[in-house]
Amino acid sequence: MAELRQRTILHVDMDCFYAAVEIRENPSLRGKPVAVGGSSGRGVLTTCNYEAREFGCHSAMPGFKARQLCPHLQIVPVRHDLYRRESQKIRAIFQDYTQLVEPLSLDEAYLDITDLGRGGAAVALEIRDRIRDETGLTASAGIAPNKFLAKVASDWRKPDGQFEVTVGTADAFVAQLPVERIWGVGKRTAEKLHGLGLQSCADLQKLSLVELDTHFGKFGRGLYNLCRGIDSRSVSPNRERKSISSERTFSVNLDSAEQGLERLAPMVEELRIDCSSKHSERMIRERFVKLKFEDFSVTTAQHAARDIDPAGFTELLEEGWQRGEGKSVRLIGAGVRFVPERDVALASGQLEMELVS
Ligand code: TTP
Ligand code: MG
Repeated sequence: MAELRQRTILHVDMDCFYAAVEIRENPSLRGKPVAVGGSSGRGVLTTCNYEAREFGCHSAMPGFKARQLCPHLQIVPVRHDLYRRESQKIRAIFQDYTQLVEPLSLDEAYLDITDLGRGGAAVALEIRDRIRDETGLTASAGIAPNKFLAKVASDWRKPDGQFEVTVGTADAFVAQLPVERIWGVGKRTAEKLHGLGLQSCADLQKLSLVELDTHFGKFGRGLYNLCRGIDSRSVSPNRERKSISSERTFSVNLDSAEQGLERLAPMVEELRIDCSSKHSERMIRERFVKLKFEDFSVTTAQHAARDIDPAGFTELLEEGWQRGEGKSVRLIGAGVRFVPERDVALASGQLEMELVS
């Protein structure tokens, strides 16, 4: 059976990707602490190099704060087109090894190299050498029998390193992992786990499936498997997200649009962070707000847009609320839809035309 076949999965992730590209373009920056983005009043860093990280700077940190921590920080503007081009070169290298490449963002991808029949570590080394030769950039890699372990492993020897988790070492490797490392465990789930006295995957393994189900519902099964290093997700090259959204169901229905707006604000902020961290390469084409009313009827208000502007979401929520004609609301969702990747070149052409006309 295919599921039982031992797989070799690589997770390759570029080192401080945007910053590394900028430093390559301007070698006078080499050796200095460098950040990309965040120079304007309320801007945040998209990333920074490892020199800047020594000062405590990191992705999504406000630029002013980064400068306080590191007064000599060199902040350069973001150039997405440049990073997209490098990303294409890197993907072309991956494609030389397998068609089973699943990009997660501009700078990282899973590769299923099982059918190559070669040792994963040697292939990872070769791919990283080629990336260095062809782009002048460094990458780190994780090699493992599944996606979850491969992704954690690619962080293990960063920057410019690789780490292999084998079937024989997986149990020990996963046992010591903090629960935050588990795929899908965000801040809130982590807090809940800590509240239950659980810090590591070994701790989590002590809970039965029934207990996990009680505390975490649908996600319980996922946690049960992942904390044991079990992950059967396949590497799927065609995966392309059409949209992202965040949703909340309230324990008590909301009666007014004002209450709705209060709940909407943190959801939009969450969306913004998600978009800039995980989907920065995607172009937004639409915003939407979904409302589920007390009678379980659903409406979605949407409009064309290029960015996540809170004012736009406010408008959409108010529009949707009116459609309810006084009904209370049990769920709010807020999200954006993306331009399909194959249309991105066309869409950016259109955008340029709009800007010059
Ligand atoms: P990451 O791979 O998370 O970070 P990185 O490549 O800069 O550093 P690391 O060596 O730790 O892998 O993200 C890849 C790129 O995505 C990053 O260079 C900039 C962009 N990005 C944002 O724009 N906003 C964010 O909040 C994050 C986390 C990344
Ligand atoms: Mg990276």
